[in-house]
Amino acid sequence: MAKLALSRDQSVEADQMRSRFGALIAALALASAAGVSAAAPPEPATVTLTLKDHRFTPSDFSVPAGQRVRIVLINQDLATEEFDSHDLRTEQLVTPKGKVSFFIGPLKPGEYSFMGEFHAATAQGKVTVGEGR
Ligand SMILES: [Cu+2]
Repeated sequence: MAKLALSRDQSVEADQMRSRFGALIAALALASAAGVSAAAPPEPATVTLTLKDHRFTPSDFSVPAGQRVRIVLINQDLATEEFDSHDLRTEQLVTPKGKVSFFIGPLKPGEYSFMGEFHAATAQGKVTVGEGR
């Protein structure tokens, strides 16, 4: 391995650069942390759905109105499934033993149905959207 030859002065300068750079990074981190807490919307709610024996659990759940909600869909079956919903305007494939994450909403209050397109006889569900903010 080639060794980088630095004179003593150069290496002191490099140390100073590093510490100045470190201080700058710390200042930026503080500034962005402050910015996030002041301006960012609340973390989206997450609902985890599990598919097993071609059924969703929970098959019926509620989310607040007017905000995006993250859906994490875990497929415990050995078949590909597709979370499909005309009401929610989404289709999401999930591989056998796979996991997929996607967003729904923001939604108006009401009921929205979904199904597993490949096993629609059993894979049925409903989202109730409450009066949120
Ligand atoms: Cu489809």
